[in-house]
Amino acid sequence: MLRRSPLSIPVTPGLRPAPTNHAGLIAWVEQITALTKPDRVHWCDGSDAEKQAIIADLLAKGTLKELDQAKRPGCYYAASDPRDVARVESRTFICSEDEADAGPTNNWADPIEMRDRLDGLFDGCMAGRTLYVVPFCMGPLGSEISALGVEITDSGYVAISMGVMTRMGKPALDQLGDKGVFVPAVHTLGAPLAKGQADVPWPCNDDKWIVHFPETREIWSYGSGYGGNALLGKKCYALRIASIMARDEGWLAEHMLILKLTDPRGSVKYVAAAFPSACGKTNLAMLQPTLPGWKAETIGDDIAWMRFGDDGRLYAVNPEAGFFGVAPGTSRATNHNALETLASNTIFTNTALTHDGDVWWEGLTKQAPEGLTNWKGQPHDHASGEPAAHPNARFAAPAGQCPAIAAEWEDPRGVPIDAILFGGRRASAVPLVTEAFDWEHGVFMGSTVASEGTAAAENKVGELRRDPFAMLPFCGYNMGDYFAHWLKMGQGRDASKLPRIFFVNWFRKDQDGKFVWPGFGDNSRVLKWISERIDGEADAVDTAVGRVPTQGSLDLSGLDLSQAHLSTLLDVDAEVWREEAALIPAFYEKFGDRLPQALWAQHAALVERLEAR
Ligand code: GTP
Ligand code: SPV
Ligand code: MN
Repeated sequence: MLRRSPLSIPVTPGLRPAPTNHAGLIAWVEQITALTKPDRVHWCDGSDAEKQAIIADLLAKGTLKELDQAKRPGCYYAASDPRDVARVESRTFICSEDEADAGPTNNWADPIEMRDRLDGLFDGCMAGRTLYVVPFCMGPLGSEISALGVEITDSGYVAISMGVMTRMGKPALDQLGDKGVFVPAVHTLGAPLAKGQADVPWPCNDDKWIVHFPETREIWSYGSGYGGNALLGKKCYALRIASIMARDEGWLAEHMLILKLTDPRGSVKYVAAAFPSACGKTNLAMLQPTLPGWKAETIGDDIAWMRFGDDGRLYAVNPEAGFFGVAPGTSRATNHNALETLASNTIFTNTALTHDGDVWWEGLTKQAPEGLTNWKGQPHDHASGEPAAHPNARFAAPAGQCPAIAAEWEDPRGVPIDAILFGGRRASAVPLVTEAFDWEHGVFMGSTVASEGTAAAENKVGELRRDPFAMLPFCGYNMGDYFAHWLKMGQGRDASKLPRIFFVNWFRKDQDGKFVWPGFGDNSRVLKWISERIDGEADAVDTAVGRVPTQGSLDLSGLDLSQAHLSTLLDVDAEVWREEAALIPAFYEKFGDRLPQALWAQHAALVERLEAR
């Protein structure tokens, strides 16, 4: 017999079990309950007892497996349906009233038609299940930069994952009070149960819809239980909806890590960095510098909300409370801090399982242990060449458990940003680090980011695509307007207080297809150069594409890097860059007159500088 959460309340017409006096919230929950027809309604308070009850339910259903509690206390494992392993960008929609407001890079659908469709899809979609009401706060509780949401979901896995990834439950509800504003987000697995029908460990639907209504700031998600499709506080709210709020209110919601860097003199800088999905944000956020005397601490690993303060500086908070990180490639050698963070209270999804109740993934150890069960639940066949863990296997772990977490990571005021980094996976052309000439040139750099595809989304792995500001899948409005917003944010400001903008690329490859740059902890060498540039202490050469370190200005002490490789990393090949620059107009033209003239001017200036070489 299935064990049920003892906290669940049977739905009784007329009964109001809501632990709130917020009339709007109660009415909305009643309306969604009437539409989705769950068997039970449960308001999440975020308590440990509640978490344990939901976990017990998920264990009984087979959604979760308990890992060896001596080795990994509080850790659980889930294997998804093999058809539900990543965000589904082709099924993600921005339903603005005017199609042009969604822009050429988003899928758009008519909001009225979409509402009709959703009404049909959500009608009775929670039958046989529990409807969880999940209040959450994005950002530190009590911060002016923070914002509230309520997710309704029929997935216990989603409810407890929201407990890891956000400030979830009573504290968020208290913050909301009787009249507070919240973003309503409805999520269903799209797998109603008929009377007596047995459940499956990972219910989902082949039909998936991840829908945003910008004007009413609503989120509706159907058919997936996975990560960014289902944990609606993350990409759907903190990026897509928040980017719209930020446009309207004059701030920035970005796909950026936040890092605190302390130099050997004790001087602190804060760095925000936008890299596309699975391109190194979590790793940079947690890096252990290989350079003696330098210290790096984590504030956030995926999302930054940033506002200018009265002092003219740009302040950032991490709206999340946990890390939803890529497992494969994470090891003691590459990311010691991540492994320490994962020691307890972590939910692993789609990794492999060891014979003795632990998790494993490619890259964790050099050799795969014997007796592995792969993410599909089968004995792992080493000879097959198939990975044991899905390449987008993930961990969800509380941020506070990171040994490198900065003391100020929950400071409601945020931290003042000194440098903004853009980057991507580029096997060729793009130097290790390039400094923008100024804010506008930096915005141009951000707007032209291109990166090779990864397993984090459904596009082809390895194929180059434009991913401006690493926001292509996450900008909730017309990306041309988004570029204009970025330009405006820097206009008329004291340039000395604006963050300096850089472009980095850890992923240059040599002719044998091997990474030229050691990356990970050695990225501290690039951070040192950036820090010294800000302090006016490091040299750079002006190239056509921006300012690149002189060979002597990059600290390579103790590093075994050939002269040829160093040249590969720092040289700007005008011929290659003329080809790069020639690709930009076709991309810009997509935005028509929503593409700011200033960016066309930046492109023309780049072409001119390249011609002059
Ligand atoms: P999302 O969570 O999808 O937004 O990804 P992310 O940007 O946080 O990427 P993450 O840090 O998880 O890294 C993704 C992959 O890139 C992992 O397999 C890492 O091992 C690898 N990676 C990260 N940093 C470096 C680096 O400096 N060099 C190389 N070669 N690989 C790296
Ligand atoms: C990303 O893909 O950028 C992620 C994972 O951080 S997800 O939450 O699925 O979006
Ligand atoms: Mn991400």
